[in-house]
Amino acid sequence: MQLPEINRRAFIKGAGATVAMVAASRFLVACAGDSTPRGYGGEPRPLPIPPLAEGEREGNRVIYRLTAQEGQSNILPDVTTRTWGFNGDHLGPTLTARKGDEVTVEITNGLGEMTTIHWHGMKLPGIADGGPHSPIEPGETWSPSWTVSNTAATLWYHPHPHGLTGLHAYRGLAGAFVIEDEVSDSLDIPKDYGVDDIPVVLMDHRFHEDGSLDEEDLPDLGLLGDTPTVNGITGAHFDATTRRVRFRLLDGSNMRFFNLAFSDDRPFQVIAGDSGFFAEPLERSSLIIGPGERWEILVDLEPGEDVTLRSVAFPGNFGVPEDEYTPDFGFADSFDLLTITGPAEEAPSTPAIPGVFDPAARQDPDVIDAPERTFVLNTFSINDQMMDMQRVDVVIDHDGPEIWEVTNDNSDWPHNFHIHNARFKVVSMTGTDIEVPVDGWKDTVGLPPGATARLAVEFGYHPDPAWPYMYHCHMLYHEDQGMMGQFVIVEPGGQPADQLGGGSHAHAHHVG
Ligand SMILES: [Cu+2]
Repeated sequence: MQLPEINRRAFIKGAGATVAMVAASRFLVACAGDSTPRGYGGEPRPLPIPPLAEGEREGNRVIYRLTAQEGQSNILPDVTTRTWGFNGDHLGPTLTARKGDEVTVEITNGLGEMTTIHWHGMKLPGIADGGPHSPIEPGETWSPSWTVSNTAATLWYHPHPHGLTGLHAYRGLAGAFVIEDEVSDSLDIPKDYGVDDIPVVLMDHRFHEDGSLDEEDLPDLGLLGDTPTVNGITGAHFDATTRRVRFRLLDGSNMRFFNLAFSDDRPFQVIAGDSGFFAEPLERSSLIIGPGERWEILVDLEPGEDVTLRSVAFPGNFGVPEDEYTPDFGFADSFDLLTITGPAEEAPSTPAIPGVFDPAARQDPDVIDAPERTFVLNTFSINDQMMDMQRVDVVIDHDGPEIWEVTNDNSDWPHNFHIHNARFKVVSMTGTDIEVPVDGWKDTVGLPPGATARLAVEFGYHPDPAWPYMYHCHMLYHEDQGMMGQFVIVEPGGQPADQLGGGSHAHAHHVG
């Protein structure tokens, strides 16, 4: 039997006594026989597959309906936990659309409090982006529309209310948003959703003894969990029916980085990053993913074999000092995520993995003479400022790429920098010895302490002076504490509007 809980190596570290004590008490509880929290072990359960929402389609116009609602689910076996979900008890359906589709999503807030829904990785007008300026009050429906211009990729959606993004995502408001196009159509790779094309939503949680979610922010660590989950449960098991499986990996956690590897260190092919396919597949045996990021991988399975997707200790602790003064972000943890059994002997053999995926992904943005901006991240601030909903930090008044140079100025904290309405190539990563995977088009990049990433950023061009986009750390405790800024995209020579956003009643309407 595989225990899903995290095997923590040591609990004498942490920024303050509180962290150490909380961690120590969890460790003791988990090891204390009769008082072991219910459901931390248990038999493996089938990996839940989020339902596929294809929407109501007429030609290339497609409408999805989502309701954010309260529910109850069994994150732990035989334990009921109050959770939030879209159109269900926990998490949300996988939306799927094609490049060129005119998408409308009608989102009804069935919760008792305001939230917003953001389309992470999507290029779209600011008014549809779902950031903190687009509140949906309880009982209201918000209906953004846009034309999908992204290429095939695994994007996702989650709340973005200022100061509450972490809590709302932690309770379960998250889902994948899969984009397909002519390139993905043409590739001979697994694409049968739920059969050999599998979303893998990684999160982590903490629980009270009664099974409810522990929603207390730990000092420095926010809602870092001690119990990993895949698609909403612990101890998930996947019975493969094919010899090759495509996993769409999404780190939907608040604060946890995972260093993914298989239990036998088998190699696998990484075929796509946050914002789409690589030009060529990349063979690896481990892969770092941080909050907000996605990778797609192909893994080959022999009939009947057992293998486990794990998270293992990070080389060099991701550059974070291992001393008693530094918070324990979990980089030394190792734990099982998903047990997998290979297919039956009769499963057909697999074709060769394509040598080329998206040749266009070789092309980098032309950044000769592109404007350059610098962003220095330190604790909860960017360029010495914390988020202000009324302040525009960056004005982009052209349709073209920019160089954003982003530095993690903390010596002992990681950050994970994300830009809305954009994709970027990481031109260079300096100031760190840590090897961070930065291949392909991305929208979120991990920054070990001291690291500087030069990003060649390509934005969606939908000039609108009143509707800002966010850039922020995707470690959600950092974001919620203020590590976020706003940019607007305007016509050449344009200025941001005096009044940002439209207020809840301008763009959401009451139903019923
Ligand atoms: Cu951060």
